[in-house]
Amino acid sequence: MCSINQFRRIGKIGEGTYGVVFKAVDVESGKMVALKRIRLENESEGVPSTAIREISLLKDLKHPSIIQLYDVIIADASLYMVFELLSMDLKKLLDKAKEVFTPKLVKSYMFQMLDAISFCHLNRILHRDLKPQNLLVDEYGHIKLADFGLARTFNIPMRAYTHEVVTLWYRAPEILLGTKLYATSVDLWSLGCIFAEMILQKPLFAGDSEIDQLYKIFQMMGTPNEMIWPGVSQLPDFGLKFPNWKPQPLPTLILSYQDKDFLDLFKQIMVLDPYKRISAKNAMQHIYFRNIEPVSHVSLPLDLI
Ligand code: INR
Repeated sequence: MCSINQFRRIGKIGEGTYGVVFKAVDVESGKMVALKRIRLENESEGVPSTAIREISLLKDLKHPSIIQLYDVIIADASLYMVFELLSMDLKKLLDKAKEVFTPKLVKSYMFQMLDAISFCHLNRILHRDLKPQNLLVDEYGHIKLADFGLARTFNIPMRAYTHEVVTLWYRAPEILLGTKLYATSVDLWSLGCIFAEMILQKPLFAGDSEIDQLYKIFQMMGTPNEMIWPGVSQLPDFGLKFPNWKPQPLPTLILSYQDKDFLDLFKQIMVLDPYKRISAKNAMQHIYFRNIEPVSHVSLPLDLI
């Protein structure tokens, strides 16, 4: 059994899309955890039982590259989720420690993320909102997915509960075009964008609105048509008035990346047509990963921990 009173909060570590995350200690075991609070005051009927069931299923989703959900607690008009604690997120690392992203670490992170994503997809769970803020890292070279599964339960809101704008930079073109049927391929697009960002040291497509995001993608990858993406013109937000951009060369830093196998995998991920995009399972088999080496230490900037 698990009660909210057994956790002593130590400080706030993050503000997710749905709620605030605290560093806390479980006073019964002495273990440090991440405690996420989702306020439910707007849910007039209490917590929907389907939501509790769906979230509780995530407790069984155990994988070394997925942040473990230990418990779910309902108390004081809030849903609390008790998680494994890691010391940093990938966004902070990208912002503050650009030098750590050696080709060896990029490869190791990418493999771990693909492994975690393919495990989720095997279990018919999509992430839908992968971004550097919900990839957590430790000093031993691990990277773990967080903020999983809530997207189906609560929908991805336009704004975080703090009114912060939810980032669109990692969103797949089919989502931006209004597809109703999400597939596993949406997560591969996000991973491709994150992969590029580790190499470019800046976001690949930094749109400031849905249409700006879509146009930034089209300007580099070309505006899709029925020939390259059958069915695209039937998507709800496809516009016949979209400018017809031709595909442009990828950024020089990507084309000239020292690991020559990287480019081929990257091109198979960043495919506009979701049906033609490589799966996580197949991406793990790509020759780029044939010489993967484990990274056992990453110097995290101490002032951020
Ligand atoms: C850190 C976060 C460290 N650890 C931000 C963060 C900055 C530095 O969000 C976090 C989490 C953690 C976290 O250690 N465990 C979890 C976040 C989330 C779940 S979620 C679990 O779902 O993204 O809010």
